[in-house]
Amino acid sequence: MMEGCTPWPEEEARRYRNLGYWQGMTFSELLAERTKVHPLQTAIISGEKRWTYQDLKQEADQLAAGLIQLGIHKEDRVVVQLPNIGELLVVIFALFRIGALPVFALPSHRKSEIFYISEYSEAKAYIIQDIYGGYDYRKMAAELQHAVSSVQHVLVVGDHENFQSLRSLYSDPASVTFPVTRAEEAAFLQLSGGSTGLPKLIPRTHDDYIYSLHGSAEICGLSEKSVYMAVLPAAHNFPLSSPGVLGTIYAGGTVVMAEGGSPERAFALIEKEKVTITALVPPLAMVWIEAAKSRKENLSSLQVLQVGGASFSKETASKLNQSFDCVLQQVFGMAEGLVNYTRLDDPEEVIVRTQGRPISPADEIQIVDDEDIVVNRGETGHLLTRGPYTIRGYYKAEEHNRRSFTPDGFYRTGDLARMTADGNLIVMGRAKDQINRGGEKIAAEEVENHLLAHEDLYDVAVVSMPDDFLGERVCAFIILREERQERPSIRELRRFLEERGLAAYKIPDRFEYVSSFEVTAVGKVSKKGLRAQIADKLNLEKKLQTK
Ligand code: AMP
Ligand code: DBH
Repeated sequence: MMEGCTPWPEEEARRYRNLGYWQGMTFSELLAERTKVHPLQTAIISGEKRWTYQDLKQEADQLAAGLIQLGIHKEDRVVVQLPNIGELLVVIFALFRIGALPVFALPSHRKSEIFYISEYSEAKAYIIQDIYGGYDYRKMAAELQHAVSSVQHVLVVGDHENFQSLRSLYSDPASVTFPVTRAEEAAFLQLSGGSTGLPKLIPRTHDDYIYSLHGSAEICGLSEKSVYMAVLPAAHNFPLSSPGVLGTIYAGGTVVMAEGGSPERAFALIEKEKVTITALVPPLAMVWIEAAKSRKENLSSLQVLQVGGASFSKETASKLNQSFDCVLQQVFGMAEGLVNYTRLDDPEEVIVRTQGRPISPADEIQIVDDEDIVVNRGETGHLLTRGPYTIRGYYKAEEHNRRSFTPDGFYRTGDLARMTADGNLIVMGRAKDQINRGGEKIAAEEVENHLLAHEDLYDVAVVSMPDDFLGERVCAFIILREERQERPSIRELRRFLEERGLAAYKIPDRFEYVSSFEVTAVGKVSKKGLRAQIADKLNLEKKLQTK
């Protein structure tokens, strides 16, 4: 195992192998295998471009050869920040081939996140597209190379300016020797939504991830006929693996890369490419329900519509079920491992009311009280889990791991859940200090630390506030320094955070100046109290507005 990764105990690993869960297959072997079976099947559709399995394998091998010649070695980390384009898959399969680890960043991440994960992972290279969503990633890359000395290479899809073009690296695979990679080794580092000041990296092995793909593909009924459309950012664990783009490759199907999930574009793509399955977060599902009333595209190819990443009300779930002529599937997962699905043949009641059950019979679930004592079936408690594809530790985070895992290796998800009599989970809330803004996770402490860097602010507390559309939004309570006369304007605070390079989705939607924070009996800031305070205020404002 690579330094900084926590392996499963040997006994457990042996059991998962003996049960056939861990197949001993690497991602490169998987792609080679699928390519051998149907080389000319379409693997990826991305805008006007198409890759067959043969194309994907060939390009991945060529890029892999180029990366070796560039000096990227086995176990080197490479930050990959690409939008939903076919090259994303070429890049990650190339990195898998040489045993280098992609570190997945989202297109919305900015300096604060990218610098941090590059430094934390000691990344040797950074792979971007030139411009996306009006943002020029090359500017960030130039600053990154100054700030983080480990980053020796910037590789660009598109106009590369002074950097290296990804394409120019393609070389003859016969001219290099590929290192041996093994299925029990870490394949990549996934980013956690996080609940502490700094996000954590999640090492996932070939064995464990491919097992989750295998289970996901089976549960979602994927085959080589399946067409999966990625509308959520494909590097996120949900569209990457549940079953997502990689689960589709696992099943030998076709991946359609979509740029965002607006109904205008997405519905047209469904019709054009005969998409059979796609994944949404709840706010997007609400937009699709509205659009379905008036749009005329033929969506009859769609078999499964997945919704996950944030809590989905049973009212909206029922509406979605009625609006689309396909099966709704709720998905409750996490980049750390455990993924739950409602099954395609579950009764409607289960599909609209619950977040489903784990992929594997070997997934262990415990629901416990504050003292780690298991609660009665049906009662709400902290969700703990352990299993064949749930990590035993974050990357290089020994101290944090002592808090995030129990001594016997259960991961503390930070979610509050209960289990129904028939074994399905219902997410009841969250104990971790995180805000779930329509599926985008924000660690309160991370935003607080940025705000505390502002010289006018004495103290801050960041909490969620209810929102009809996104479920939750971000509210920052702030206390001004006594000696300051003037409050920084909201616009100034937002700009301050933007200039610090914080991703836009983490910038508070609302700022509330207060003279003190509500505290708990032991004198800690009561986030529960602050959440109630802003919720009450919003309610009042709503009432006044409707008067
Ligand atoms: P991440 O850190 O981005 O991997 O996010 C994982 C977290 O997202 C989970 O621990 C939950 O808090 C939340 N989550 C994911 N899916 C659902 C869902 N279907 N319902 C409620 N919360 C969810
Ligand atoms: O929110 C998530 O992180 C998530 C949701 C659904 C996830 O990681 C997954 C499925 O695999």
